[in-house]
Amino acid sequence: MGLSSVILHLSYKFRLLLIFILCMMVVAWATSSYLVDTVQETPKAKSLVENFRKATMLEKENQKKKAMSTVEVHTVKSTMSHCPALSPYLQGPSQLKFKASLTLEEVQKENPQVAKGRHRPVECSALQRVAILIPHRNRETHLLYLLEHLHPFLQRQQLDYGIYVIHQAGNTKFNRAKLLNVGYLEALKEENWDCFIFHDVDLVPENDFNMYTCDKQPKHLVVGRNNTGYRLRYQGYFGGVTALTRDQFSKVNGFSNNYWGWGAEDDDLRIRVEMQKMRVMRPSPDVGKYTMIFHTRDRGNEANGERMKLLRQVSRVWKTDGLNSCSYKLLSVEHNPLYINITVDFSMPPKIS
Ligand code: UDH
Ligand code: MN
Repeated sequence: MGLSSVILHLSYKFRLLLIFILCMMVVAWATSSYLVDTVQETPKAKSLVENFRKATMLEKENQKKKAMSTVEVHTVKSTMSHCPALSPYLQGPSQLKFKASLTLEEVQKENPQVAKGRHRPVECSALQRVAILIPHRNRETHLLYLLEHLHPFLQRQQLDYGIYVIHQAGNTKFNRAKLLNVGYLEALKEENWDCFIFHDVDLVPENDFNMYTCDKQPKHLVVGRNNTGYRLRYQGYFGGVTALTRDQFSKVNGFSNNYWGWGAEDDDLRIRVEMQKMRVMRPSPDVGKYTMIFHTRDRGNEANGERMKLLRQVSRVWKTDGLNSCSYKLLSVEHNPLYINITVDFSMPPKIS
């Protein structure tokens, strides 16, 4: 091999080496710039990941807090202390006034905290859930005055309550007792009420120490009213406003359904109560005071000529005449702001044999 060919050969090898080194340098440069990029990018990615982690943790924390607060609400509700036996809001005797120009809108405005006829205390858990049942037909003004006074009265007593007005449609003879049976049956469809107050629309309580709660024995709340000199109408009177627990009322099979027109359906209930060995209790005369809004006898509620005869057969019929035989046509159930209105239709009374 001559020198020139050696040089040629070498230069060929050298060129190859040069190309190789060049390639290596390009690779090295590319890799290094990528690495630099990566190194520069990492903090960004890091913070991104960090932020995301933080966000997820925050979300998780929020969810945890939310769950905890729900638990808290539940526990507050379930461990909320019972309202005291004697409410601190009671005011005692009052002189009632009835403004001639009063409207339902005004009463609604005065009671924004009442919804769908119901209210319960926020500061404590009420001792009883009480349904007030009011038999009604064509006594709108009386209803207005009763609602005006009863809502604040029941709230001062710290009760969990609902007011039901059971309205008899049509012109059939009025049947107070049957309407009250309907009220009991329908009210229990939407709440497991502990206590029922059977309440005439025209009697307004004067003293909020007259508790609208139920006791171990059935209670008669109207000891006296203004138009009878605040004296009990007669020994054994059990009309106007009474309080019976769900079980007491069920035990006597409710009211009789057969008293069409005025009178004696309340005496019938007292007989049922006594037959079950229960005893009627009353508040003291200074507490059981009512103002009766003046009225005359309504058309369609004439005195019931059959009432004495019916009273004589209570012990024979009570088991089959009452809640378990109360048939009616339910026309509507409306949840108004201040009361639940139940409208029913009763077909004509069957002839009593
Ligand atoms: N009721 C109505 N509409 C009627 C009839 C009765 O809503 O048409 C309801 C209402 O809740 C009333 C209750 O049934 O409070 C009892 O009826 P009532 O007030 O007529 O009975 P009360 O014993 O009066 O108070 C009887 C007649 C009054 C005659 C007065 C003459 N001195
Ligand atoms: Mn009356």
